[in-house]
Amino acid sequence: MTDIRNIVVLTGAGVSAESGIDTFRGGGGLWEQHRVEDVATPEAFARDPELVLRFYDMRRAAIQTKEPNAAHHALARLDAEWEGGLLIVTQNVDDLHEQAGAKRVLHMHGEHLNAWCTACDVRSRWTAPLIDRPPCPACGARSLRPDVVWFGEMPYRMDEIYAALREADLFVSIGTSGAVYPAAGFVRDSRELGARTLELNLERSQGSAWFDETRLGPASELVPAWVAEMLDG
Ligand code: BJW
Repeated sequence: MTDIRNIVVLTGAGVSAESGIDTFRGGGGLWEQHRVEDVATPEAFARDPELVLRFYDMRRAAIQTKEPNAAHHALARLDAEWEGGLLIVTQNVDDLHEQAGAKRVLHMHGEHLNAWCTACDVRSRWTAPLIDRPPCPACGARSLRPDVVWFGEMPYRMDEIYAALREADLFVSIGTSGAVYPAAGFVRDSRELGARTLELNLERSQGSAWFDETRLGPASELVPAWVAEMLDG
């Protein structure tokens, strides 16, 4: 892969599955009989804020007990040692890439450990529950919500993502089902822009046909092997 200089890596829930965080569309994809599509929307929050805040409080508490796995550590190694361009675009709202030490990480669907005040638009680091409607540290309004991107909302930092995709020689998708746009469209965008495309997943995803190559297996094995190929030749 000597012709590769700029890499975009897209990660999804599968990269954190072996750290004990449930994926969205696997066996544990339902929460109290609700599909994620029915809880992760602004409409659900307006209709039943307690239900939605409870869902996120539970997940915010859970992720604080989780640790990065070999896939996160391998990507952190790539970040530290790859001399070309690299952007790790994660759809995940956990902080396991950062815990592993990766720096070039972009959270396109937000972060569990942030709260967003819809009154003053300030984001604050937040590890506690939101169900009791605590005041915003910046303005005092009781208008905090999870700082995550729900269906129908615009994912974060899309300009930066598309700029990186335009420069990429290689696009690598890890542990994502290809069910949710715009991330699901990045493989097609990358191909049209001339990049090589590689998928690492436990099983074939909805987008598999679009990749030049798909490798099947657990992220904790596939990602360290791929990173070693990139760095050690
Ligand atoms: C392993 C593994 C192991 C397991 N090792 N692998 C009709 C057509 C097209 C689009 C739309 C449409 N109708 C509506 C839309 C748009 C909508 C959308 O995509 N809907 C679909 C349901 C069709 N999208 C949006 O609304 C987005 N906004 C938007 O489009 O704005 C307009 C826009 C236009 C143009 C440009 C830009 C913007 C917003 C989407 C927000 C998604 N939010 C969520 C919730 C975040 C907060 C939270 O955590 O609660 O994000 S939904 C959920 O899905 C979460 C995830 O990031 C996202 C993707 O899931 P992911 O990561 O792929 O997980 P899974 O569970 O689906 O898959 C896990 C994978 O891992 C599987 O493949 C396993 O095989 C694998 N795996 N174990 C390796 N050990």
